[in-house]
Amino acid sequence: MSELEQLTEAIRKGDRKQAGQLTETLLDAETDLEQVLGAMVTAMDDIGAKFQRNEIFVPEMLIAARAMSEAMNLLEPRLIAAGIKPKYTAVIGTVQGDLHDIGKNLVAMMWKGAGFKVVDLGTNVTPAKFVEAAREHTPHVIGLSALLTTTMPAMKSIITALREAGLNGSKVVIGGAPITQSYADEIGADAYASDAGSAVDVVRQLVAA
Ligand code: B1M
Repeated sequence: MSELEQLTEAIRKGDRKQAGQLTETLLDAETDLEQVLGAMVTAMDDIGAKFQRNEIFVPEMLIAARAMSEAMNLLEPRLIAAGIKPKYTAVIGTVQGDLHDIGKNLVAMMWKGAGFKVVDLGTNVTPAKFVEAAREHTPHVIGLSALLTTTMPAMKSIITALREAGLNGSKVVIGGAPITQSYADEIGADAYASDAGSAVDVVRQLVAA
């Protein structure tokens, strides 16, 4: 198995130490940076697909995402120095009134794993903050997470605020345990994702469209 394949495997297994060591070895050997990134993305794609098929669960996914972060922390300065920037930007947050962030963090990690620049606004994010972030970062995608039935309407307020501000360039993806495709249709969201694995497929489709 090549060192790139070993890196993919280490991230899949969630072995932070090995992922970090292999990344250092690959960087010391001046391996093509995009290939190193590709090895990480492959691992997170596999993890996302397994999660969607219920072959792994939240803890395994978190462990893999942490191993990916370890490797990414080493790779990122090199990518920046080489002028290699993520092609796509996503802004994500949990909507106003809602403090649940475990699912949102998973989605953010998976989007990072898919090679997106992710600006995480945290929890309890007001429509005004989403508008401000959309102006500042001109993201391709804006992700809204809600876990409470009482905070679902905040998603509609955010979409309305973005549209009223003329910020129509970002696609809005929504998700969270009480959210459904029909709710996404009802409030005019561009897409719905049921879990962190499908959230990657959804944003890839949106940016490719
Ligand atoms: Co809260 N809570 N909670 N809670 N909590 C729920 C959501 C609840 C269903 C529990 C219950 O009653 N059975 C219930 C909501 C009921 C309802 O609205 N119908 C509830 C309640 C009522 C409350 C409080 C109001 C309780 C109280 O104080 N009386 C309060 C509200 C606080 C607030 O937000 N203002 C509250 C507080 C909390 C804690 C702070 C204690 C804690 C949150 C800690 C944290 O997030 N840092 C907490 C927790 C942990 C839960 C449960 C137990 C677990 C949620 C979770 O993290 N799941 C939850 C019950 C449950 O779900 N079993 C519950 C794991 C996570 C990986 O899944 O977030 O669904 P999830 O994310 C998934 C998908 O939904 C999707 O991908 C993720 C990964 O697959 N997804 C997206 C999520 N966001 C997405 C965005 C996308 C795409 C996909 O695109 C952008």
